[in-house]
Amino acid sequence: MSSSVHLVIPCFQESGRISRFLAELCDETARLGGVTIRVVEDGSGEQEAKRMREIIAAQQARSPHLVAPLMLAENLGKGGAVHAAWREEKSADWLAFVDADGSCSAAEVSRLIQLARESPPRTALFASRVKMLGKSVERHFRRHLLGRVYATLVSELLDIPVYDSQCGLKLVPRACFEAVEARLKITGFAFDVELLTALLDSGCAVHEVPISWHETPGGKVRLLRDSFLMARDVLKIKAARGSVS
Ligand SMILES: Nc1nc2c(ncn2[C@@H]2O[C@H](COP(=O)(O)OP(=O)(O)O)[C@@H](O)[C@H]2O)c(=O)[nH]1
Ligand SMILES: [Mg+2]
Repeated sequence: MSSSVHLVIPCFQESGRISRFLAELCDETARLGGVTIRVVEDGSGEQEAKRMREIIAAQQARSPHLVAPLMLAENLGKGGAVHAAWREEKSADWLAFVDADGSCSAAEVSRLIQLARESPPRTALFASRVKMLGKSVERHFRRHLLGRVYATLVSELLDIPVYDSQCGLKLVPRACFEAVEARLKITGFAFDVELLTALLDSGCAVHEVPISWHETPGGKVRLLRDSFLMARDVLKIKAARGSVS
């Protein structure tokens, strides 16, 4: 029997963008089997929470593997939301998350789930937006550039040769997450870097898998402010790592 996957969708003010992707993802994963999907509504306000409840309830009627959403009263940040849902899941073999906006298609999610199921034990899969033959990656130039600067910062400061730590699709064996979860403190957009570092330090392998990516308009990452916060968090990760190793 293939291993089970719990796929989380962290959402901040996503009621305008999520419906189509959620439907595609539910259909695609229903065909695969062994996948549960959970939306985390991350304190986006009352109106937004109501709309998300309605969207999810309508989809649940067709897709029983879309489980009850986690409705957070306060905004924890993308990392905080993913951690909260992953910590509640006690049975799936794999914990995963994907961005709500469909920049990574449901077909790509399905492909990576199948790859995960064929991977060696104790191996996490991080999707990666690499422009290469056979892949289609569309990103705004400024975002691509900042992404490259950030990846270089991560490689140099943490000595981890990762190409794209920030891609919005990742799958981690639950046992590997549980071995490191006490170390995970970053709740913002740099949580992936902390996760990557903790997994590698604990002896888990991490494979980057090139995927196709078509950036969806309406993103909420604010380039200057969030880049600053993410760089600060990388320094925090480096300091925390120095104090344990
Ligand atoms: N839980 C949570 N998720 C967030 C927050 N901000 C963004 N996200 C989610 O992170 C994912 C990527 O965000 P997006 O706005 O598409 O990023 P961008 O395309 O890089 O600007 C989406 O699923 C968002 O809903 C937040 O404060 N909390
Ligand atoms: Mg996006």
